[in-house]
Amino acid sequence: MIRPSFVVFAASLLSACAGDKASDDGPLSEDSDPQTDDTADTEEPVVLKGDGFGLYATSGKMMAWHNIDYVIDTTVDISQTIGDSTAFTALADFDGDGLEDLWQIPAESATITVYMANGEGWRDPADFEIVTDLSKTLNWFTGDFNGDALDDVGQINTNNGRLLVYPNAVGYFDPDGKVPSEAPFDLRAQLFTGDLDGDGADELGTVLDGVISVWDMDDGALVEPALFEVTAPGAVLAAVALDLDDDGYAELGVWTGSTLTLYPNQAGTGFDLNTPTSLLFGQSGTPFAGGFN
Ligand SMILES: [Ca+2]
Ligand SMILES: [Ca+2]
Ligand SMILES: [Ca+2]
Ligand SMILES: [Ca+2]
Repeated sequence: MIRPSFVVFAASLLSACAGDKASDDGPLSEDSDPQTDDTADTEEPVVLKGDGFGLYATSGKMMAWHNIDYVIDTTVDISQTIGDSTAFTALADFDGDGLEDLWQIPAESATITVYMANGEGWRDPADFEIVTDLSKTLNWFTGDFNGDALDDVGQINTNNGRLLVYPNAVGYFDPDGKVPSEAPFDLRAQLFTGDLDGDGADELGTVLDGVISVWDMDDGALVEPALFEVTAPGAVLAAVALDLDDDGYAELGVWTGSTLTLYPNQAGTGFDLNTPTSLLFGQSGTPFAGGFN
């Protein structure tokens, strides 16, 4: 189980814990591609539409199913072999355009490779190779934890289970901007993220021993107690958060390995477990959710 060992996390932790890891203070490796300038001033909220679903197979094939009129069509829309199938892989919006870019961090590495989404798939070769001072071989997760529409990256230390979030400063992960949390997480937990309470920023969710928990992340710092805790209604391999109807509250998606079952979000107060929608995809892989087109 998850056993956060603190009660309240003060906003002052940003400064209190800044720069807690020796690092090169120079600019992190940035691609000089002029495309970066296109997104440098992303501040406006993205106009959202219903989220789609994606799977990254062990073969390295990325598949995505679009949301059409708030329904996910189970005919695959994107099928593209890309990246390193052994790497940590996430679909997260690097530039705030509402399309989920493909992030990869190879094993034993702290370099984030980003393949930008173009609405029809992901541009290959990768657009960015971002060298960070992040630790290697940790559990990774991505999500927008400070509500600026740019997805941030976080990791959980495999030695002590502690979280660390690095805000995305428009393609740059500032070592001095790290936000640590003291809560020790069980490293067996499968992680997912999404805006489940409708406040415009993502929460961190975990699946562990058949229990799905959702934790608020206040500018990257985990807040106690858990916002939601649900016993999974049936088998669960992984969970995703997916705003099917675009009302700002992500639905809970339970992935069994071939079927995604969606439970409506009751305006941030919990999930309606009585009216699930099950979708059979007939493919396997690591599940993702978000905007793909
Ligand atoms: Ca994007
Ligand atoms: Ca962010
Ligand atoms: Ca939220
Ligand atoms: Ca919703």
